[in-house]
Amino acid sequence: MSATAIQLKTAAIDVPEYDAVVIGAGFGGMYALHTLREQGLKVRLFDEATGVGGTWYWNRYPGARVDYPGGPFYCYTFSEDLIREFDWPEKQPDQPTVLRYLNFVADRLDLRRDIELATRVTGAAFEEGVQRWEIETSKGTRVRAQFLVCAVGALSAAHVPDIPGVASFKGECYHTGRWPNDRQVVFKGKRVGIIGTGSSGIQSTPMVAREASHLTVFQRTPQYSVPAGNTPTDQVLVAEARKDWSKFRNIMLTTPIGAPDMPTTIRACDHTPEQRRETYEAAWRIGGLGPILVSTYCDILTDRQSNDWLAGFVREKIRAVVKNPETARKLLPSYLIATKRQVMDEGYYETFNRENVNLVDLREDPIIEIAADGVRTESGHHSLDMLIFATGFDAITGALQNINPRGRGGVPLSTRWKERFNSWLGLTIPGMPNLFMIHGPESPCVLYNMPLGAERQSDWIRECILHMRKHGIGAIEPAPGADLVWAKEVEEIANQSLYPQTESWYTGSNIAGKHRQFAVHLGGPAYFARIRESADNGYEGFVTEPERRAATA
Ligand code: NA7
Repeated sequence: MSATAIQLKTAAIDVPEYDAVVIGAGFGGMYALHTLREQGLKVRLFDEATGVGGTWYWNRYPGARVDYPGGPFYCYTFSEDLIREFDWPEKQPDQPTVLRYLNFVADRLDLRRDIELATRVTGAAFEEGVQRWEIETSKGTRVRAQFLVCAVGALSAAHVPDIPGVASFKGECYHTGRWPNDRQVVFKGKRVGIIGTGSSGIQSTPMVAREASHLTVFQRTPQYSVPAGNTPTDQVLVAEARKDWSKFRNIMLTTPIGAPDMPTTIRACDHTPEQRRETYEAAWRIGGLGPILVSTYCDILTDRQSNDWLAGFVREKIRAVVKNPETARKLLPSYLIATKRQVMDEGYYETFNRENVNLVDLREDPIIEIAADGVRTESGHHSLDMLIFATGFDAITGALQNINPRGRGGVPLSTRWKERFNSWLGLTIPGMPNLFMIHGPESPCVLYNMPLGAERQSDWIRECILHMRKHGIGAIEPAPGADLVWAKEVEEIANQSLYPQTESWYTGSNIAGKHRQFAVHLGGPAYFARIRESADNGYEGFVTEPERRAATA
């Protein structure tokens, strides 16, 4: 129990009380803690991990890197001091660097005194009489708070598919999203299998192949991957950014995904085939997601023809790199490019030219079972010493569903989200008063610069809480029907893009039984203007209750 905790006098058992409890010590939770505490609120943050970092704590698999926008732009933007004081060595920082940064921030902002690590939140229930959340932890402790800020991570509920025999493997077994933090995983001299070819599988494949005696990649859906083109950080750009940070930040606040560059306005059909090839080639040489997706043509994700031209170009590149034509054929993707999470790599396709690597195409040769010593597919047995699941996450909603908070009337989230992932503004959930989400469903979350998005949502949450305190409001929640209005808006924007046309974790199709819903608000700056507008209009779309008792003693 913290010395700063206020004891709730009315309760039969003394339960420490805070103004706000934050769940999750990643980018979102750490900033929420900081900004609420700056306003004098008593805040407690819980995280299951033994260190801060959230996603960057768990995803320490080999090759894990920031994709885009990287370097000094994938970090907290609110403080010029933080921008000046941390040096990013590379344009696309690796996981150890991002984790080092988050630890630096935790120390620099003195956050640790209010963070309780190795403590999972196991449940939360809203007590209507006192307008407080009661929160239970894995340590058997309980705390109360008026506000519950869920910064639980959009990519934190690791998913292991239900393959027959999955628990029977006797060799070393890892999930990329739960990589061990207490030891170095050694691949040398081992026969390794990787299941999954999303970002994590594609980033780790070249690294594992260099060490392992043999690597088998089990691929269900071939992916389009582009060269990362990682370089040392551009020091001239960093100096410029440090000199006039507000100028850079203001640009980031207005661009569609919170990046420091304005996207092109040229459509693919504005160019001749020769010009298009030159444009794609130039972007391919630079590498990274920005040059290919944002700087080539503006309609890649809205126009099928434009999408197809770029996809054809990437398929050509795959054929040119991979020497074995049969392997190249298996690696050729066919879905609409970039409508699954776009991947970048450091020598992924080249890896299949190595003698010690083979590809199993699970569409032609499905897994029958996982055995004690390997994976059996229709065509035969693959003996393995190590099995790596790069099979992704129950994305965007899974982590909060695992906590399954109980809101008004004791109704759990599992009931509230039975049909669809309802929210108002992607920040609040019907029937869950005083519960706020960072990077929740129907917010820009995974398709926006995540540290910046977390800051902007946390700022909104802070202003909402201050407004409530100022006006004697004890509880706030979405008005009846507000979620339907929001769902329509999210869907209308999504349908202007090609995203919903592909099965992906954006639509929930990677998890058996999960309902299909494109769960990302694609509005970018328009989203943040929209939530601002609600606040400016006296928290339009919400209903409130007056405070029933003094907030804290
Ligand atoms: P992803 O992008 O969800 O990728 C998971 C991969 O695992 C993907 O290739 C899946 O194939 C595959 N998968 C999932 N279930 C199975 C089964 N049952 N059998 C075979 N293959 C399977 O997760 P990542 O961790 O790679 O990426 C998330 C990252 O995005 C995050 O860490 C950030 O870097 C950005 P599918 O495509 O579903 O056919």
